[in-house]
Amino acid sequence: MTQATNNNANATPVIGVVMGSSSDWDVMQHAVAILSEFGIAHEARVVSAHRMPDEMFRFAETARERGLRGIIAGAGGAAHLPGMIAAKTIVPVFGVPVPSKYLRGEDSLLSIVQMPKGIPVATFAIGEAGAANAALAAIAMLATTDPVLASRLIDYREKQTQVARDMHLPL
Ligand code: RP5
Repeated sequence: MTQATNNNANATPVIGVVMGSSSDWDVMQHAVAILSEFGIAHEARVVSAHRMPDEMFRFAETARERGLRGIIAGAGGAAHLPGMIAAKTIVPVFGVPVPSKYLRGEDSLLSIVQMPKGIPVATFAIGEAGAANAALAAIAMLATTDPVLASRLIDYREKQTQVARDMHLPL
């Protein structure tokens, strides 16, 4: 694993964010931004399925004992990354299809979403929205046992409601 970051050096990461390449960062940074906004201790690193298979397995195998409660995994080209991680851990995996060079991420989406029965990967939209929503889903999961976090999530939703209510059409 080439690099790991944590927004709070004193806290054990509870959400892991992995991506197949630094070229996925433009998309995956939107997951990290949401986790930071909610103050969730997290780590982010490159774990390439086809270039670092041993590290990928080690990451997945140690995820639970290291305290991770969710893993957000984004990939474009080698989009089996989320599924392979899910195969090696019972920590919930949130898959983000990153737009690929030739097929705009539709290939990544289908690869991630079509997991055979028995090993789930919760799959999100292609690109930025998917990355942000994967983080929000992970936060919603944590919020089921954290009332303070739940309240922050409700506030976050209410702000969006207000923005929509304040919208004006150029009529
Ligand atoms: C996958 O292949 C990555 O997830 C990335 O989306 C894609 C291309 O990787 P790079 O060639 O840009 O490193 O492993």
